[in-house]
Amino acid sequence: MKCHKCGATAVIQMRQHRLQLCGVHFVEWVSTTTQRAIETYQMFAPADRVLVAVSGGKDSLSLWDLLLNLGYQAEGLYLSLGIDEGIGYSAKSLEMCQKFVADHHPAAQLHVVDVGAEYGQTIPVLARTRRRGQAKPCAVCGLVKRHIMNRVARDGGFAAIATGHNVDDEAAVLMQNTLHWQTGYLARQAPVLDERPPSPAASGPACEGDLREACGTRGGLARKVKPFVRLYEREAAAYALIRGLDYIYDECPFAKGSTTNFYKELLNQLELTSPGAKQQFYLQFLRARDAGRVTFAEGGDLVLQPCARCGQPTTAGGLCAFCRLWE
Ligand code: Q46
Ligand code: ZN
Ligand code: ZN
Repeated sequence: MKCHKCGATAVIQMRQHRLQLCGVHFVEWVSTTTQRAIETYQMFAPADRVLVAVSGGKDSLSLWDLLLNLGYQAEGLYLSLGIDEGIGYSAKSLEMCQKFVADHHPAAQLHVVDVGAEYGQTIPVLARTRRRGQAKPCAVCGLVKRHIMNRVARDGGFAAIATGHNVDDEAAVLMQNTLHWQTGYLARQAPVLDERPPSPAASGPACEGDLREACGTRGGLARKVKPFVRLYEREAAAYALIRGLDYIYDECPFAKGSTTNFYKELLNQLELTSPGAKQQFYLQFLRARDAGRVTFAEGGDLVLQPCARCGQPTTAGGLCAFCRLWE
């Protein structure tokens, strides 16, 4: 199998693009594809500071590596969730992020927020005490992660939060939303979620209690971007391998048996017989919706108000869902 660009031995075949490449040309192709996505969707500009949410996995570390190599001012944010489950998941994943910096980008800045140390309870403990009866802590975890990421991005003056979501992730979510006709989600699913500025009333919320340090003084919702939306999961893994990035192979133990993984497997079955099916499904959806050929109702305008405690936007009056968790 030969590289289509230089004739050297190819290390990867991408059937959906009818393309096979050697290591050097594959890294170049990933860079170009990602840069094009950043420009097409106007994610951020070269002068912007970007906060990359890193988990120690292949997608987020590959994204951080690539953005730094492309010359972007990308800083990492790792949230230590306190998940052990007999495999030391959180400890290992933090180690991978620190190793990435030490081995590949010693000048890069990694911000670490330890949820247990900073807020008093780890995610599994918080989920157990707050949502009794639910087997997995994912709902609580998602809520906490969104809140802290937004706080760090707003307080640090970052132009955007970048996540390592790829075609596989987005197509699986799209399939799930389509099968359930979740029109509100279908209206919002996008490679870029625009910033929402703070409402004028958010300028001076009273900070109280133990969460004073979490106060979102800048208010509003940070811009969120997904520069890998045109990359398959296996391509992010191949990139990490070729670049020599160590990453945590284990998924979060609570991800096992998740609905998203189920849809990913279904789409992979489809991809076997129809190369490119995942990509077509997702990208054609974006094209059709953004051109107005299909429309989905958002379910009314979301009115965001500042949380009375932390100042972050919430659709409910009073305390936001994050602050209510700690009540
Ligand atoms: S939500 Fe659930 Fe993830 Fe949190 S508990 Fe693990 S699987 S990390 S993306
Ligand atoms: Zn080549
Ligand atoms: Zn709040």
